[in-house]
Amino acid sequence: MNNPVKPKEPLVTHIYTADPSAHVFEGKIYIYPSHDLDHDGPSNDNGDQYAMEDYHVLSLDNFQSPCVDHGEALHLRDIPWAKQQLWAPDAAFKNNTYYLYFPAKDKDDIFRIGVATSPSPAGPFKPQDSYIPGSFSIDPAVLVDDDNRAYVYFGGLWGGQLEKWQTGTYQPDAAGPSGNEPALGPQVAELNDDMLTFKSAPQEISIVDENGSPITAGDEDRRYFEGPWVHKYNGYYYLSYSTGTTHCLVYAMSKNPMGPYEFKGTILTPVIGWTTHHSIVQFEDKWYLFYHDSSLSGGVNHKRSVKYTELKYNEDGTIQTIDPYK
Ligand code: FUB
Repeated sequence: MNNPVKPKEPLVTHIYTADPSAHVFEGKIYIYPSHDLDHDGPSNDNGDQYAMEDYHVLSLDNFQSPCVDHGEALHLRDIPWAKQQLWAPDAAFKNNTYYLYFPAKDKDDIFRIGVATSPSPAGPFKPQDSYIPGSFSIDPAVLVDDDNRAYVYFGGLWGGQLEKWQTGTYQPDAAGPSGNEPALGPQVAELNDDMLTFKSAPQEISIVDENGSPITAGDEDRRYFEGPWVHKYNGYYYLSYSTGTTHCLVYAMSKNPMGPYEFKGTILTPVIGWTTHHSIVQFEDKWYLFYHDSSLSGGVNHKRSVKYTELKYNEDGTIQTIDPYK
């Protein structure tokens, strides 16, 4: 672990890591990944194979330095409301406090979003007694905007249960739209200044094509599946996400953090492994994509490794497509 991490190589190899949310805090790059576990449990479309139980925080002083694993930052046993499956987390800084946002299934097997706090970006993080009231589904990603307002984006289909919340309450048997019906978008909620509660009920983000028509559920190359991330570049908000069944990272742009967002294109073509999940961060004068694949485990879907590579914009603000293996 003493050598610099090369682009498109695993950041660490002593543990499996996935779903990287990268931020620059205190002049360093901090990465908040899921911590994948090796196990012989069931594997299915419900995502039972993603049976993670804790989080480790990683950091890089810069892209010439080795990656540091700061050890266990939060464990399932310490989260009073959570039963299982610590999935993709994110972190934010405000009020002189670091906040870790994470999804987990509650005691009724319903995914909720929790928050834990720390005075240090490396943790350890102390969880709140309960999940964020009104939260549901998975994959929280938080944007603290230039005006200091904070937004949490979240939601995932299938095992992420987003389809089950279309009425505003949990419907265990609800199916999502199909064919030419508008696809479900991710959810967004503005956070109160305490960063622990929603200012108002989450609302769905609309993703439209170049003509302003909603992306449809059958358009699996472009429709939202999971893993939202929002960053800002040249005055535009970029919403990027996984297309799930077609295994790409794609993006859409807007002038408003709550959308609607106009679909633009592909950021990352498919990686080895079923899931693809990412974050985008600026460090000094360059932009970077953090993502994962299952190459280190020889393609085992639930044994993934976090990687990074440089991300480049075209003059018109569109993003150049990256091939993870070239
Ligand atoms: O890591 C578990 C789940 O797999 C995440 O929450 C999804 O985004 C997918 O990467």
